[in-house]
Amino acid sequence: MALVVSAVKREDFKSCAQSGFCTRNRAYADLASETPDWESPFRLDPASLQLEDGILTGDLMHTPTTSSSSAESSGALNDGYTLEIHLLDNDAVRVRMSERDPKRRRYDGLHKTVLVKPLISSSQYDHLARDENGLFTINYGSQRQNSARIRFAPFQIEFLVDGVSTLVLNEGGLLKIEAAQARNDVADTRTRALLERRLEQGMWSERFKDIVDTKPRGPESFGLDITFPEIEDVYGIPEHASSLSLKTTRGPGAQYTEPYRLYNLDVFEYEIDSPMALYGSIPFMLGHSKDKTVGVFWMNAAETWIDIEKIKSTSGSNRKTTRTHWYSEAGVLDLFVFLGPTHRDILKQYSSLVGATALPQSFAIGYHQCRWNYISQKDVTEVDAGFEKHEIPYDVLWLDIEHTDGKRYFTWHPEQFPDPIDMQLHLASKGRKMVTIIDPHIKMDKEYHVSIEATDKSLFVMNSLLSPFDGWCWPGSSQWVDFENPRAKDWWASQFSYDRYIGSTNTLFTWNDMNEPSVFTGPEITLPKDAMHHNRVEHRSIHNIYGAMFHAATAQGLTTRNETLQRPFVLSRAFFAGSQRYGAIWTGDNKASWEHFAVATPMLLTIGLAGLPFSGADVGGFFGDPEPELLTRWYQAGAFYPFFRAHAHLDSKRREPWLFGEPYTSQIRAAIRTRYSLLPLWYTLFQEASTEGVPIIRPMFFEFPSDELTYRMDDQFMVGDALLVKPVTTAGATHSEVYFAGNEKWFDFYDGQVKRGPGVQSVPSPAYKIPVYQRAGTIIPKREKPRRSSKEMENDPFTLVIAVDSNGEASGRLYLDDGESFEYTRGDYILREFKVQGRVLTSRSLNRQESETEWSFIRRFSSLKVERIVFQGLSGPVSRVVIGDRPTAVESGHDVAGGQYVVVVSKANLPIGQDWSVTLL
Ligand code: NBV
Repeated sequence: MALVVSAVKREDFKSCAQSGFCTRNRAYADLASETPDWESPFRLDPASLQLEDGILTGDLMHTPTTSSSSAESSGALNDGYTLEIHLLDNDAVRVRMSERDPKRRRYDGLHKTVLVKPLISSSQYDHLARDENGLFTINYGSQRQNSARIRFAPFQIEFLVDGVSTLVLNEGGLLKIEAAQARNDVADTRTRALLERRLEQGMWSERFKDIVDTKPRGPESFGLDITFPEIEDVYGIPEHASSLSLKTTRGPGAQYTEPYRLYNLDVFEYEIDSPMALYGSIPFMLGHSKDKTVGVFWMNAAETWIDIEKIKSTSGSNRKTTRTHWYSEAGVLDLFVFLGPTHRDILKQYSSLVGATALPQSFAIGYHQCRWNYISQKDVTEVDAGFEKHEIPYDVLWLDIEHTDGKRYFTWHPEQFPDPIDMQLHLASKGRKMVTIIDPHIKMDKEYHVSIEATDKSLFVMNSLLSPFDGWCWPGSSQWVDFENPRAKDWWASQFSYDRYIGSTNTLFTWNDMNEPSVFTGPEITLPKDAMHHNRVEHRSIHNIYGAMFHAATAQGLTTRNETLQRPFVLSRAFFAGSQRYGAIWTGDNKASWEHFAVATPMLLTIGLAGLPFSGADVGGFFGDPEPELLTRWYQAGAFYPFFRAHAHLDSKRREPWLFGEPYTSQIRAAIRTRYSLLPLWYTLFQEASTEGVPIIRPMFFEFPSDELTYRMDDQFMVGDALLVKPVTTAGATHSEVYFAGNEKWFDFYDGQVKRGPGVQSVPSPAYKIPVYQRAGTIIPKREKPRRSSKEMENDPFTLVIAVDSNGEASGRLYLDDGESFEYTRGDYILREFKVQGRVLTSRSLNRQESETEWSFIRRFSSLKVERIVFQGLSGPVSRVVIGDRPTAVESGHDVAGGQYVVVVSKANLPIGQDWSVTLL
């Protein structure tokens, strides 16, 4: 592998010390920890409390105490604040705090974009008005199992589940809300002590490199500490190239010196094992321990930093408590607390607010072939032919920025792509699709229709002086569409209609890159914070959601371009909470290195835990040239990423799967074919994710929540609840250490050999495969015949691979629909549950709408067959199998290694759409 020597340009991005509000909030935390008996200066006025229709309101007062007085000297605080606590119907609680009479109104419009529906208050609560300890307690939930216990002075809210403390707000007393103020309120800072100066740093303007952020609204940041009592592991807040269980950033022995940062940025050659901000931000955190799980969603799209510290538990327990400190630069303090009680419940509650993943078209979960760039139509035809020749399936061929006419999106390079429709039809004849890149920077060009229209309709972002903002990007001088303007979304969506996007067909889909947004001439390579959006919303307040709004508008365009609505496919680089409703994301510009390959696993697991399951990392690594072993190992792991795409930089050597010759071509072919054989499982998992909000690839702890050994495990993962996958991320490895969780058997996916948990075992990982195991108690649906594309598999029969547990039981599901339209939302789908119990396998429908009408998909596909059934892990031999009422002789083998019996029924021929049973005798 050519050594990639270059590294991230740290100096392009701010450290906390270079960010005023980060410095101020961290200084406040220092003040608190350096002050003996620190108390939060906030108190709640008992007389002001009102609880009505599930909403508690009250007045929060800021009363300077001696301990906090230096904070007041900054003049940055107001004295009247409001508190709102909303008890919601999904058992979540929303907590909001803001100034009562702000001199300048804060941006409070995020709910319009982030929340899927208006919130409904719960009616399931009661309260105890002020008990003998001076606490106001609300009990909520169907069994009143949850409580919010409010302390007046110093102000604090503690959440409990069945009386056990689970989350505390402001326990550390770090609540701080900066109020808008007149500039001359600020005392001269020169004479102040260092800590006091830090408490005021950068309130009115801030310079980074040679760009000044004018901060016309002055300081408006706020911060709060959120404590997870006796919970040592917290997860989430992507996107960082870091571990699954988040590291400490404060306190003795802190693992990072900087806080985790959430600020969508285009980070060139990003650093690994770092809390630096990357392309996406989801301010959702999950805390998990053996006895409790809790989730928090900090609904804010401004720049946000999060400190993490592990402290001694006040209860005296051996387990540490995690204290987190969150601070955002603008907007309102608006957070949601989810008490579960299980981690699955938390994701369901969270996704009922921000939406679960949209069910993609079925082709989207096949293999994607990308490169910057396939340079011409001829190149496309040749690459496509390479897949044919080497009998490697793929679904989508991608075109990067060079396919356009001068980086004008929605156009084609006239010489290199003279007949794009013909090109798409050629691929479509084999069931394949194409994707073109559409970035958000619009070339300033008086002859470019997109630029002309957006200018005419005043749809571009403005600068701080309210004239059109222009910056530099791929096309040269460019402008950015203002998606905060409600008119912009529909207008942008309309660009995808076939009569506007000339040369597009219904098999052409979209890739949204550079949407943080990346602005080469901007501060930290993005839009200036004082740029202006519609209704005078400062970019500062909505920066982290800009990319998601662009993603949403694109997805709308692809959905509505057809008369019969089709599901969109849009890949985005930037993301925010809710992006899962619009499509997939990927982890941006990684490198062809073993380290970048390894970090993809915790990154994808974290993004999935934060509610965005459709994600992938560039297989092979974007920058640099992978050695063939790395490329092969990456394909073997990438075949288990929810979004499976190979991609490469313009300057890298070509690396289509057959270019390294044998044995690599065969190994890569095998990896991609494994993906295709498992597409029925993947699609079923997407359906589950789209209804339950659960991740598709899951950290081990998600499936084994009471096994503490799994809490920091991020080098192996589960696909759904059934498959265990261990990427091989070191060169030359022939064996891998795999942790087999639980007290059950695990069946080698390739040869059925049995391993028994719990514990770590060294298993072979020869060059042609990585460890993949099926968990006992599961049933996996597969399609085994290799084809060119997923489309060409749609009439193929199924195989069920069953691994029974020690009770002889197993279960699994299969979901199928037309893979394109929205008819499934009306009931036109097949959802089967398979169960083995007492040596009988049954199939039954879980589709409650099925019988209502004659649906066209169901009609066409319910006679598809389950052809093969493999039973593994049986405790005794089988002589006959009765299929329905048809007795059949079978091959029954004894797997000596595991002492288990295996039965293969090769001609079951059972219709997928009907109820049936198979009995082993
Ligand atoms: O459009 C070119 C690339 C793209 O291939 C890559 O996947 C993106 O992450 N894009 C970034 C811009 C240039 C990066 C150096």
